[in-house]
Amino acid sequence: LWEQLSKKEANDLHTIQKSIVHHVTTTLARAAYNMDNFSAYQAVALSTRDRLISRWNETQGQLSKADPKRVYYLSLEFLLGRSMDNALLNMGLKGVYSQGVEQLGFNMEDVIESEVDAALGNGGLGRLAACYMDSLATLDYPAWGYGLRYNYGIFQQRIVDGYQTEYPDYWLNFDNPWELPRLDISIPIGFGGHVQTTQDEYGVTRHNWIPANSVQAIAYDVPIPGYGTENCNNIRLWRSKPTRVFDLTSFNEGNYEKSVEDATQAEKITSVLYPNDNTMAGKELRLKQQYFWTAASLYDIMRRFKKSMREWSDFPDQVAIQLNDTHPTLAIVELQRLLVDEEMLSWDDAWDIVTRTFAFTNHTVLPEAMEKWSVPMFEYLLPRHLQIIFDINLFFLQKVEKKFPNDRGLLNRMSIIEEAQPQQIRMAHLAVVGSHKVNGVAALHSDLIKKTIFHDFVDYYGEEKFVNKTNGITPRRWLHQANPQLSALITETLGNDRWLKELSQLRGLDKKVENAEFRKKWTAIKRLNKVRLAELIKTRCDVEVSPDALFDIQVKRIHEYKRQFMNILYVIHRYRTIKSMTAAQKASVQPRVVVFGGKAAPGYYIAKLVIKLINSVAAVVNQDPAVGDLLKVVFVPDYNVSVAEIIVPASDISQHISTAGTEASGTSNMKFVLNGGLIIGTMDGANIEILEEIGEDNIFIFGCLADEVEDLRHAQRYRNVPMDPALQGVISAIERGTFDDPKIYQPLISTLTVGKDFYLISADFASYIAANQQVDAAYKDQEEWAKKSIRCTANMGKFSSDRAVKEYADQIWNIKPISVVDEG
Ligand code: 26Y
Repeated sequence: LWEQLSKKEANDLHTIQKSIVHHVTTTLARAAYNMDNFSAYQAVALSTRDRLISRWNETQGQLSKADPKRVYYLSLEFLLGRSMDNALLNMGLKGVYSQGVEQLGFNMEDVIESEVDAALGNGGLGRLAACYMDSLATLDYPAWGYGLRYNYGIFQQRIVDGYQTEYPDYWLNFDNPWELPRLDISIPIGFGGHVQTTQDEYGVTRHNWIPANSVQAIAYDVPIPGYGTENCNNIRLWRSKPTRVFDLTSFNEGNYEKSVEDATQAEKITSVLYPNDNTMAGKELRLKQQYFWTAASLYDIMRRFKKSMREWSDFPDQVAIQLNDTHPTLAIVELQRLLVDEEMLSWDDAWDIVTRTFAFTNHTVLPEAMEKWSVPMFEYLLPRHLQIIFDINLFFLQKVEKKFPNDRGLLNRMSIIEEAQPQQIRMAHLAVVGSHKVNGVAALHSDLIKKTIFHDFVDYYGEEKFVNKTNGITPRRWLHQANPQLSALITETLGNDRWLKELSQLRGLDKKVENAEFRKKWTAIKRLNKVRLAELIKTRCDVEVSPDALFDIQVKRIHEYKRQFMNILYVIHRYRTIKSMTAAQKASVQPRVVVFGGKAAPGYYIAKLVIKLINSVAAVVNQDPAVGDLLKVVFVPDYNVSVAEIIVPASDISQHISTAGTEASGTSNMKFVLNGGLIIGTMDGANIEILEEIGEDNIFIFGCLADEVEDLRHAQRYRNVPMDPALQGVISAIERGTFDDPKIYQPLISTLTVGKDFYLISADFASYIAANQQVDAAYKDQEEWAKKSIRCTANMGKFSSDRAVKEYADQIWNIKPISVVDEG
């Protein structure tokens, strides 16, 4: 058995091949000669999994003994994408596995392509969690993620007649080799019922929650191997299952149907990921998910803590819990409940432990994304938790009143309870009050939240509680894995691959900017990546695009604030301009391929109309002989992590054009620039810091600033600001029926009507056109463009998620790395 071999033997070519064949013939029960790509993938995955498990066991065993302070990252979303390529690269086994697979008669790329994405997330927040897990493992931090194991990930998107249609993503159709089911770890989670109040022998009031029903949380572990280390961390995902006792009650009452119905309800909790990004729906099932997940995770964390026989007051010295947005905020309430009701601590002692344990990351300032739960619904599901929230609020407001007496307005604004009909629980306020640190995700955003949504809280708590942690991305997946040729060129040029763990080493590329030979290699790799994307576009959209055109890309969730609408309106403007040209004028037009991709929340009507408009424009433009290769427009359906891995390395320019002050950070901007793609963008989110790092000559900035937005909106509403004339021309073309029936777009166009253009498309349109002209002009000089491209990559060191995670570890979690000793 390979497990008993030394690591060196276990990882030699022959042993690996034997382990692959072993899994084909035994685990998969197939004949070795009767193997297709998919079963080859399964066998390679199982063989990889064996090696992951041995690292996981080694790491977790050593950590149990050392018992250091750990961080727990609570996130409702982990957008991991595919695992095989990443696991092999991180463990340093890609080369030997490729060789072994090829010798068995398979193409490694095809085998890798057979894997389905783990798409347990919507967008930025979920992918950030995945990047942070990679960095935590790579830097040897003792860290676990906690999330939910949804049966259905984010829906699959297909385009039918230009419209988005949604299909279920049943990703577990075949066994998932990247998880370890822990069927023995089964935790009961209660819901509903009532609170029993009694006096104990000292006359102290005790509260005891008697839930009406309960479900079981079953653990599934996903190993996360670090790069260039033996360390292997864990993401524990919970699955809901019916509780036997409760089934039996109904069953014994002779109500078989009800017992089956109860079981179905229990399983429903982890059935589906909510497909909303930056918009709150307020569904009861979502609240159930949040409690189910936070209660199971805390139970698990407390059980681990209890093993070391310490005092409860040591809890914050052993445990740091990071809340990924407000979604896990119930963990604050649950910990307070367990400490007070079950562990019998005093309220104040418990609250001190709670607030020293939690820290909270805010990812948005959009009002529609702020989580609020209706008090009556909440009370029905979690009666004891509601009491605790009201108590937390009471004690908090008493302290506010003491510090700022006689300010009713202030108390109203800061209250955790919003006085509406019905009352609402403001989860962001609860998260701030229950945490010792609150952070935004880019410098501008962290500043903005201090001035807007948390302004009163800054006055009350002081500045120190509110910090910035600029987001980052993992260079292992987003450069090394997605762009292997550029990665190889960088390693060859720098003379080593230290940059993969220390991204600021990329600065060494700056010296090569003036080297024409190097630029040629650099540009050749970009072109190969564009060819690869052109093939994907041909397959998915049936459109032929030239890799010699300028590739202009906007891929991200479809949202009004991200202004895909503005992008397509500009494309129409460009189309009209080309149509009006003489042949001689056309000769100097820079050919462009405009690529869109991204999903709209199924209930987001305006966002779905934007998708329809993009597809209608594409249909007209792509078949217009007057335009030919000068302009192509494509919407790549079903954008996800593995598609991003093809798209990101292939861009010349990408669009990050949110209305200033609305995009908290953005992370795809970092991915594109790291791969030598230039960006066009507004002064928003992390664009500002990217500009600072790469220099203003290497980025195309346009549009109003965040602190001008308020005035512009006001002017539009109350003064007669005319629509931008170029934009007016574009709108008229749509209204004349150039792109399908204009009636379809009326609701979309209404969002622009003067006084209503909330995202300031008209105000920014002229400067957007100008910035696009600068892009064309700059691209004409291919040598200069290549220099810009190299400078981009060379100066992206700051945006490694390693840097971000180190800042969290040092300044918020107070945890230290602990390296796993290789005993192999
Ligand atoms: C309340 C609810 C339904 C909800 C669900 C998902 C609210 C928000 C979200 C997701 C938010 C999100 O993805 N935000 C993004 O986080 C990224 C990582 O910090 C940022 O880069 C990006 O600017 C921000 O929009």
